[in-house]
Amino acid sequence: MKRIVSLIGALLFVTVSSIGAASADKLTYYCSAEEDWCQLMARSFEDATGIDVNMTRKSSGETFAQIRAESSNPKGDVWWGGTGDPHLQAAEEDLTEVYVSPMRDQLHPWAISQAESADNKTIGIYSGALGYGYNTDLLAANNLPEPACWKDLLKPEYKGHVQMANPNSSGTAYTTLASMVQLFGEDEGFEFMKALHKNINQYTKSGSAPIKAAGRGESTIGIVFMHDAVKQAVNGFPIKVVAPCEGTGYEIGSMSIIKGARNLEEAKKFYDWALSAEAQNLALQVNSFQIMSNVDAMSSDSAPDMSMIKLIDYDFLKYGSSAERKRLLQKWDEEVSTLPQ
Ligand code: S7P
Repeated sequence: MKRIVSLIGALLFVTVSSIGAASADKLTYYCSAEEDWCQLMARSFEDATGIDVNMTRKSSGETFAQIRAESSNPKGDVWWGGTGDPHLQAAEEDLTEVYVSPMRDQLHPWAISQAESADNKTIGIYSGALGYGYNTDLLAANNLPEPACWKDLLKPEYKGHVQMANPNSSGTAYTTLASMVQLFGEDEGFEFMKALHKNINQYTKSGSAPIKAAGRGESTIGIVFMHDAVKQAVNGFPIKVVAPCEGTGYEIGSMSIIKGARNLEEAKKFYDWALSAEAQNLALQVNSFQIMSNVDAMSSDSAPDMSMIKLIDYDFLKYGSSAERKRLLQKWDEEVSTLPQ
């Protein structure tokens, strides 16, 4: 009798644990980098671990809003990519989980300091400088001068030729707004955004869309991260990349585990894997030219040389704080986006 009971017990254990393993071998992954890179990361992680990945790509601000909206019933497990500011805001609002990865000692100090400033609820995965790019054929066809500075973009001759994303949805565009405020001071920074508004032909949802439009010849100038402009040039489009003469802001692209993740162990596996040099080297397969956070990750000769770019001392703590990000976005909505063009 005893033997039958223990046999049933063992069978039950095997059945329950195999049901558990089957249902746990998956990951819901929110991605805010470029679609091709997001896909490559998802498929490569599946190949490396056998864990099924369900990936959704949205811009940084949109993903942040989704995670906040889902916080009472979280659906995502890990958020990879996108500018650091909304990851920092998510950490402050307790939407993300503390995790100290064993991979951490392989990272550059800037990636670790991103983690330290958020009580280990996020970490840096790459870095890149903001700038713009323009279509050289369109510029010549319209007899426009070559811009070299931020303030060049305010010239009346560029009316209808400049495109940027909406800072509410896009991390790139929020970095632009916060960079102008830090570069010129808040009053002059907003005056810059208002004057720029007159020349904008469209505020897109995604941060890299303006340079893709310039590549296709649908718009002349796109305000984007410089690596996103380099990608278009390397892909064969007539794009020239500009590091603005006044100096510029930059991002620490980040990764966070979502609080209440249903697949927490899988999220941690992804997190550790995504910090490896091997996973970070995948960037080059899709012409993503950020500086990666693993010290052993490869870089490309095509990548913008950060040491040649005048970078501001971007205050991530301030501009990634919930109050400041909300305040700046509200001010931009009320004082800039509503102005006539
Ligand atoms: O992967 C390219 C990249 O520019 O995309 C991220 C970007 O924030 C996502 O797009 P949004 O601007 O629409 O949020 C950057 O982190 C990254 O460098």
